[in-house]
Amino acid sequence: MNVGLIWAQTPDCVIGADNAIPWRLPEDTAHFKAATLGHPVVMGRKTWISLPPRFRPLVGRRNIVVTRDPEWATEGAERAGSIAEALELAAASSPRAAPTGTAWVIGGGEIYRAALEHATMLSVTEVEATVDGDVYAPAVDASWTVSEDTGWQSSTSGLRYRIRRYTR
Ligand code: VY7
Repeated sequence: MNVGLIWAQTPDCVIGADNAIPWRLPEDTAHFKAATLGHPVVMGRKTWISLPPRFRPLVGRRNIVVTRDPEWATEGAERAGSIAEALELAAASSPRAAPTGTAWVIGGGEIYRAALEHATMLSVTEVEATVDGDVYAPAVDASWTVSEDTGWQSSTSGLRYRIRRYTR
């Protein structure tokens, strides 16, 4: 199973503020949905909470939530005690994950940093916004190369953005 991380960030690497994404970019929401649909998604408990209740679990995807709390349980999601456990669950029984499919790690900051060592794919949306944030994207080091790049596009929201895929 391949592991991919998917996030959207500003040029300053901000991905979140007050447990939300501090911009609206419909094109990125569509990209996120298309990329992850049919695949298991792994997220931290805070990211789960950040989803508006009507959108959780994310439909058409196996939702795996990482938390250290052994008592945590909720309708529509599976609990994992660590990233490693979440990836084992994802590999075990999702038709589009095991053995050659992809599990997508969808956030947030702490989970990206812990999952990065397992990943061979990144999908990074850069949003040309200036915002104050409190959660940051993980560092993308020299082990990664850009394999796809949409180039700068104009969103209907007025913001410019580009979507890059990295592989290693
Ligand atoms: C997270 C939402 C947050 C707030 C309101 C609605 C990239 C994104 C994420 C995560 C964008 C979100 C939503 C949007 C997705 C819908 C359900 C409603 C769906 C990420 N590049 N972009 N994100 N939802 N990890 N990476 O907007 O979700 O997929 O069904």
